Amino acid sequence: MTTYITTPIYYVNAQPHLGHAYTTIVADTYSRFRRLQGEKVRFQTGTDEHGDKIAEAAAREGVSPKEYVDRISTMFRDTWPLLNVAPDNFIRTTDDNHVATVQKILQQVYDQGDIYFDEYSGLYCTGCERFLTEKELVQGKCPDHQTVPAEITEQNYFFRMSRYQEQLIDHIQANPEFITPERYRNEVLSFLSEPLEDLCISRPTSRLTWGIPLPFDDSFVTYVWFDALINYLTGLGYPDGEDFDDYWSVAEHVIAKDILKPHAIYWPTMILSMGLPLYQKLHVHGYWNVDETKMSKSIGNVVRPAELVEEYGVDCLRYFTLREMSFGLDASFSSAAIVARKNSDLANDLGNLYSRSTAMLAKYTGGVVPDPGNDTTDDTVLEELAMSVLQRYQEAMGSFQFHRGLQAVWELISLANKYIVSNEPWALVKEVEKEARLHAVLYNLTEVLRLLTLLLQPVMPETCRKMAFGLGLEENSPLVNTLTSGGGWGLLPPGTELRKIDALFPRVEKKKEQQPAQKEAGKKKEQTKEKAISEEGVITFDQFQQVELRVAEIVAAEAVKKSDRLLKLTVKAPEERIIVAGIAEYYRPDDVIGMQVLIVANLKPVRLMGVESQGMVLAAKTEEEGKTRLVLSTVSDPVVPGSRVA
Ligand code: ME8
Repeated sequence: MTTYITTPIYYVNAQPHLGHAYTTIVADTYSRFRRLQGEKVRFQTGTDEHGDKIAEAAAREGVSPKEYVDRISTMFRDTWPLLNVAPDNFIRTTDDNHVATVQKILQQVYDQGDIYFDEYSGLYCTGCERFLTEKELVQGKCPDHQTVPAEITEQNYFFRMSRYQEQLIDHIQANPEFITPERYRNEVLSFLSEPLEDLCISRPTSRLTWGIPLPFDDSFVTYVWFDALINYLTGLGYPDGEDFDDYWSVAEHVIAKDILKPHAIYWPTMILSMGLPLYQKLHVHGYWNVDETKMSKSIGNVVRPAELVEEYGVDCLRYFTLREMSFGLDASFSSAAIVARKNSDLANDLGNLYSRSTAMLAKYTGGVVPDPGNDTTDDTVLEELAMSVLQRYQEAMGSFQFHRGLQAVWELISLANKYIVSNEPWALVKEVEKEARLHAVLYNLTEVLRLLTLLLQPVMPETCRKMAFGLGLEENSPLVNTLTSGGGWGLLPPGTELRKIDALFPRVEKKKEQQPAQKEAGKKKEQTKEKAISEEGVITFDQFQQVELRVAEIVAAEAVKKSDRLLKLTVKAPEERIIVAGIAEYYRPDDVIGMQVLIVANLKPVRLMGVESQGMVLAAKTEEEGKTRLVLSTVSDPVVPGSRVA
């Protein structure tokens, strides 16, 4: 089996930020996952270097476009190794072979009558690099860039996109997996329900020279999308590259929703015109937001991936982005969210499981993996869960549900941590006749660690290299590198000698203590604030605004162990989080699943009966016949999970 996965080629008018990093981490993780499944993989990314925006950015800096694109393209190229992203090909639209491919395709499409010359007036958005329709504007502005598009009338070349409209609709309808998640497929079908206009593909050289000259009229250069989208073919050596057919027949593209139309409409119609088979899949994700707003250079709220790597480590960043965002929906970035994931999922759950298990092995068997023997009381549960996780993980990762794949892996981590507590190896070691049982328990724990090393490798390659080393395995051992050789139970050979490694994920401690004077001043300020609230009994609008109220949809619920009062709720708001609510006396878990409730989303996380609660659910407290009752607050109509309550 073969995989060809691509990211968008990024504009070099800005430096890489978390949004670019996310798409590229997704494609990298997916390609590592397919390799783990034994596939032949090609992963391509690159930079998009022609067009108005780039020429303008270069002019602003007073350098030539070429000098400018060389510099920023290098920044992208240099960012990827920092994120352990390893593309097989990094393409630039200024590469000679790309220019030649674009010209060849233009000539071909022109010769068969799909490109014509015409005059056109329209509303052009420089941010989108395309003409917008009246319908797309919101209050006269481009909704993505918040700018009023310019009215432009000029003679240009057009691609007969409309000719392929019906064929494209048929294809999308016949292939539900062509565009996913489904909401984006629906969006495209809805757009296609109106007549499609033809696509303007050129610019007169009097207005723009920083483009690829049309082979049939050198007073025009090609217009951004006809240049950029073709990168997916150039990278495979179209038309007669050695592996072209192999890879093109399985092509999958990853993008965010900002460039859905070019990828779901322009690109397939171009491919149809070329007479090639369509790509297989378009995977569309949402935006990383900061304070509700899409992260973007023009808004000035960008988060730099290199800084996050410096602060939290590369694998923490990779894990956080893949776990926090439900692919397809928007997600919010905050330092608090990344610290919470690092401390809870990585340091507490995974890190502790690894260090506790290996420390016990060091102490009880001299660091040698013992023979599990035949004593398997209680162990089938662990083995069965491991095998079920293995299957669910593969389904989820293969369908871009990375957060679900990771949730499944964390079920295994959590069960293994409980397995330690319920088997008490520290007690078994004290009784000679329990030695066989002790060995079985320790063996099973190392086997879980091996499986984790295998499954987490696409997401956290560096950590998994350390774990493999610690487990006494070669870096390229099939037991931790292929699902075909390693995806079973009981494969780690007894007698393997563990090696000592440092803690996998040191916890992020709170920021340094403030200086005493600062602390005092801060305290006073707090006191006056509190006083203002309590004496008057009112709060200001600003104070109210500090409370982030949101609508959350409950997707799972279970009782918290050893508590009659608490339910552990998994909610979408819009990212998934856990909230512990004191409602167990009034609601059963099944009653609340699917409910949309109001939550306080920015409360400092607290641990309740060992479970970290990230927020609070609001409920009315009423007295009825002398009894208190809690009634959950809801919304009167369903809304998008995560909507702010204002
Ligand atoms: O559109 N959240 O380039 P671009 C998530 N050159 N992803 C984000 C994001 C955010 N806030 N911001 C950017 C272009 N991205 C064209 C593409 S392809 C033939 C040509 C990511 O630099 C996401 O992948 O504006 C998005 O689709 C892409 O960067 C846009 O990159």
